[in-house]
Amino acid sequence: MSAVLTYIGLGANLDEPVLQLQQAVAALKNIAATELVAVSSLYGSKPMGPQDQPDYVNAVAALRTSLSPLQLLDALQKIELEQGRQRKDERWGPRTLDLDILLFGEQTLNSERLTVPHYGMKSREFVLYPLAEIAADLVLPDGDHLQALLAKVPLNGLTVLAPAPQ
Ligand code: ROI
Repeated sequence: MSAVLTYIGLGANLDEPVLQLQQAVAALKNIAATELVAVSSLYGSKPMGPQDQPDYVNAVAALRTSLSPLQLLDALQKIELEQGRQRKDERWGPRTLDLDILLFGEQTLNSERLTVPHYGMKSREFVLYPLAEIAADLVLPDGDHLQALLAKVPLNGLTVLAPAPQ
């Protein structure tokens, strides 16, 4: 089995976001050919993008999977839809659940459906700090060290809201 370690960013700011993330973690455990390795605490964060929307709850999970990147994306989008995600036209609008593939082993991918590493991850405090909680020594495929990125990205009001879902 050629399982790959992949990191998923979780975010929600509608319909009881803490509950959304707890349910999402439970759903991640049920993805075929995939094992949940670690989950960060749940963090409260200021919205990036339009400010006239509620604060977000964010977390990062580590999965070990033998799915392909697109098979994993399918599974994540199914969970988003099951938890009431409405695809809207508005860019960067509020959402009940967002599951982003941040990293997929050492792979870099650029296709219509999927770009990995996630294009925004290196500048987003609500990705980097939760990621550091579960992968402090991580080095990105481009050679950047997570700790060096953290030193450049301020907390911007990020707080720990709740312990990692079990
Ligand atoms: N802002 C925060 N704080 N957390 C998110 O998960 C998040 N997701 C998004 C946009 C709208 C860019 N803003 C966000 O998709």
